[in-house]
Amino acid sequence: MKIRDARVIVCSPGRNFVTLKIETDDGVYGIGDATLNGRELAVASYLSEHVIPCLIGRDAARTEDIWYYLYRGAYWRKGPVTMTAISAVDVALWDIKAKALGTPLYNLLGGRSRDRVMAYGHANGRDIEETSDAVARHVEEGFLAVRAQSGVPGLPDTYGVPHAKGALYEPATKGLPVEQVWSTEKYLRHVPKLFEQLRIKHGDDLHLLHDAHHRLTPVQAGRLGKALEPYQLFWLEDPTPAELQEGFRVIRQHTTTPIAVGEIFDSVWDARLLITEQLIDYLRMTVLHGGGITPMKKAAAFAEMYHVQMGCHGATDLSPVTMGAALHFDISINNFGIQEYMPHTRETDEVFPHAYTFKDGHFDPGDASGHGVDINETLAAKFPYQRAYLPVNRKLDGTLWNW
Ligand code: EZ4
Ligand code: CO
Repeated sequence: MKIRDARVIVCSPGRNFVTLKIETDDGVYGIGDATLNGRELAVASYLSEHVIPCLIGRDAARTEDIWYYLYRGAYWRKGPVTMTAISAVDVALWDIKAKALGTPLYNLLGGRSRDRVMAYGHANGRDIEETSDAVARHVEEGFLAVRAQSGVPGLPDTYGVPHAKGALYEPATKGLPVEQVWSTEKYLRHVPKLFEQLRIKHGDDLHLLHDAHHRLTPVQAGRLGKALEPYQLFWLEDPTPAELQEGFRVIRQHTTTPIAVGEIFDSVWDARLLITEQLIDYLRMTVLHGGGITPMKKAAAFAEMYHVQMGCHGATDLSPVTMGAALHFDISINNFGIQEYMPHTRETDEVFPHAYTFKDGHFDPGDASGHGVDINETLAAKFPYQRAYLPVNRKLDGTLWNW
């Protein structure tokens, strides 16, 4: 089963996606997601110029060998552009392998370890009341877990909270990056009030999550975790940037609120200290930015030894291809925690027909062969790339701030 051809498809059915399609000489093809929010065309070019020419003629079944060929063979290790490109190849090859064997991908990863995959939804509001209403809508839909974000009084914008009431938020804005104002002090005063109200209104059983989007220093994060302890969060996400892994020691010294991090990690090396010192509870790396199924199986096994569970990133900038592959991964590993879920636009769901289904707060990956997600190339061609970026944050005095 040799790789005959591969091509990159860039489309924007509501937001930008980069997709890799690999075809074999016996007619089986596989799909991989190569989307890197705000740097999409860099990965597209990396694949077309540097990766695809090396793939033609290789045995598509050799996922482990091809992974190392692309990782070590590049000489330059890691980095989000490289790892996203490698991931697209790896996921497409696992898709081919499972399709060729006529079985769902999860069967090659150990089979189903659970009946269904618990997901958390996003409840966003411009103030506490709106966020609480959004939480209520999720509970009515059957969610057992909800991430809650709210606008902060005194700040004109808050990342993750759309301007229009009830609108879904999209983690990129068309055109060049917009700049938002940030105040840690205002934020730290506000968040405990939000969760106090959510517990009063929605009770103790609901899993509540919160994302600090890397905006705090370690001691500020420790303080927030401590202030949130009475409300028993499922997790506090990205409390501080993780380039400084030792920073998480400070957080752990101050709070027992569970900590999740890793949506921007591209390798388990980014989490080595976090895992071995048990500084985190959930690793959020995905099959997309974490380099594919091949390294994620190893990362999960390593994390398992230290009681760290997996809680994969699942924002809209990860295409349905990633969601499909992630669900096969989630259902197969023992140390699965939770899967993030932000619904895609109708156009995106139409461009990427998929076997996975969602009901009562849980996903099922479906029983189609492979990862169960395809791309309708004719439809994709109707949605050309549109420049869009994540926002940049500045403190009230104009200082560019962490995020
Ligand atoms: O900001 O996916 O948990 N989810 C998130 C997302 C990220 C975007 C970045 O591309 O933090 O909204
Ligand atoms: Co996040």
